[in-house]
Amino acid sequence: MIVGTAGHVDHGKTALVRALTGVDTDRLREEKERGISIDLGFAYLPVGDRSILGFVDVPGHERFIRNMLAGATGIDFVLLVVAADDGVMPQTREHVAILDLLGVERGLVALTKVDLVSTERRAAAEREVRRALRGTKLAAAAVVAVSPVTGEGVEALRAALAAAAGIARPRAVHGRFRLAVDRCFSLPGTGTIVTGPVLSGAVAVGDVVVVSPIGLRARVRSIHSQNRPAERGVAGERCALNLVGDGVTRHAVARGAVAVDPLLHAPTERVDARMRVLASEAKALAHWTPVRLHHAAAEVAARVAVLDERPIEPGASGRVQLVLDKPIAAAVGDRFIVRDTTGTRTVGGGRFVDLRPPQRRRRTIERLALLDALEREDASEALRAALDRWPHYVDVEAFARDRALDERETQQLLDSVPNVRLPLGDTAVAVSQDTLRRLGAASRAALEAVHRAHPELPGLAPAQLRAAVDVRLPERVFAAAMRALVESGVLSSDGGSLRLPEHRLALDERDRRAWLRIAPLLSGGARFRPPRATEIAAELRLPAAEVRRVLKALARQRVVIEVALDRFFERATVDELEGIVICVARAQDNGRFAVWQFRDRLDNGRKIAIEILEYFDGRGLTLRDGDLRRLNPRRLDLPGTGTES
Ligand SMILES: Nc1nc2c(ncn2[C@@H]2O[C@H](COP(=O)(O)OP(=O)(O)OP(=O)(O)O)[C@@H](O)[C@H]2O)c(=O)[nH]1
Ligand SMILES: [Mg+2]
Repeated sequence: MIVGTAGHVDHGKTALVRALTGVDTDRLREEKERGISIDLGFAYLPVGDRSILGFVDVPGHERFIRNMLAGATGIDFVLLVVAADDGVMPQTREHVAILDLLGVERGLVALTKVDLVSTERRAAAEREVRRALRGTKLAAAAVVAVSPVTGEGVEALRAALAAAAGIARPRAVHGRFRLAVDRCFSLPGTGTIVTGPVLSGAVAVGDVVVVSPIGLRARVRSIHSQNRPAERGVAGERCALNLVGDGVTRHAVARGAVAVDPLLHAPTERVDARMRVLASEAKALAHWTPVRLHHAAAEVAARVAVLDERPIEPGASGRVQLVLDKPIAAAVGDRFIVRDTTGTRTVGGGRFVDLRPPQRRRRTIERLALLDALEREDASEALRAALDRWPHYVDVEAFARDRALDERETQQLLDSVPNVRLPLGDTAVAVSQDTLRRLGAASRAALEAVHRAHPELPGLAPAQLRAAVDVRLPERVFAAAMRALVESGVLSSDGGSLRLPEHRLALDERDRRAWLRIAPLLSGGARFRPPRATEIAAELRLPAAEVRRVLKALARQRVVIEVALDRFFERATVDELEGIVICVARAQDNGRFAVWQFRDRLDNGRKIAIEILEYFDGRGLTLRDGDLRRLNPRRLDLPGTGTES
């Protein structure tokens, strides 16, 4: 368990840690000279058989709040120190507010310097503390009266801490490894050491980590956990890692870095978050306010884009997009603190919701609805809700990575949320079963309409189909969804186009081979005078019945048209002939033309020319007028010149 101190300057935090552990954490000369803490101090206290308490002693002076923030990350338990003589002071309140925003729920209040005050003052101070904690996560914390000077209460406090450590449920021991670096130094003969709390997961000697966001790879040569040599370091412990790797030096790595499992290294400069503005603020937090953002042990300049309609009032919470000056190594659910640009006030803080938000259209109704979903703390609830709304798909790998989930947790997540995984290059996206069903239904409806209007077409290209359905997905995701629908038999695909499986009255293999031989006889130079089915049969040495069956089947799909008994033309040829008829008719002064005029244009036999014209008579394109023909004026009013009714 990691215990962090908190409280106003000079209230006795360092003295109390020394009384508990025997360690003076004020190591710097300046700290000694000025009698105040400036930077973080660390001390350890073995309790019980195996447990070791790690103490992070923070400075109380308002000028060093940034150091306090670096230390408060990763603590499980707070020791709030309030001097009984002074009572609750400004940084008592500010630290309490910060701890509340950081989500620290467990702690004790040490009412110190009780040797200096009367029993009445003691009681009054305790009442002040109670009032100050009201409404915070620490409202029920026990208050222990202590004095390192007389020794009163120190043993009771140590026992209370040991008891708390005994029931401490370790923070995220699950998840992939992350350690928030609060110190980096080098030891002669050992090399570069980074220290900090392990935020999630575990690390073992020999593991490779990446120092994020700078992206230096390093091998873990040795580990100290809670100040003792160890093979492993786990969440909830302070660890020192001896790192070896190219460029890994104490100059390259600084407080604020995060040592992570290489798979988690994905810095971000833009984060959507839920943020609460402290009630102590004088005015509402306006859009695009410049701030200092504190996350883990890092501090970075940022702007706050308010995503809700109005500025966030003091005491209220709202949705924001944090636009950072420099990238950070974060995880969804991480807490952050926002201070003003001069570093004199804590403005508020909250939790990260989405590490990859869009820059544009970040406040649309759809986007805010998605944020509502992603805000749910439980990963499977967040995923379930996200799958239910725009954009209707979730990049599973990014989702798991940004929550620092390990492989087993990711698998559990996917098992617990009904979804369909669509492979997409190296990664995969998940869609809900309902989305896939709706996509299937919409695609089928669109294809049905197309097949009806254009039975001769094989179907639609994916891009055309995507434009025709109302479930909007990015091209790659849509293509992946179509593959899934084809695999499950909802749709079929042929040579790049999608169709209803029942669309093609499938020619069986033998018929298809026959058609491949027949087709050339109907196309090219011979297309205006194709042989009859019987002639085709004779030429190809096929049974006439078979040739006829194949051609009839294709005629049902409008691939060919039976213009005269037993004589089939390709559909495109019929369209071409129609154009020629119109052309010939229009070339005549009175619009009337004879068979021979048409025949000459085709260089065809008279018999076939008559068959074709009779077909057009039948379709209503032309009208007989004795031996002559003219175009049917009613037909020509129609747009296009298609002969299909
Ligand atoms: N009489 C008395 N003096 C105390 C007690 N605890 C601390 N002090 C004194 O109060 C002064 C401040 O104590 P520190 O422990 O340095 O206070 P701190 O909270 O660590 O201060 P910062 O880290 O600078 O915020 C020192 O001179 C201590 O000796 C106590 O219980 N009784
Ligand atoms: Mg101190």
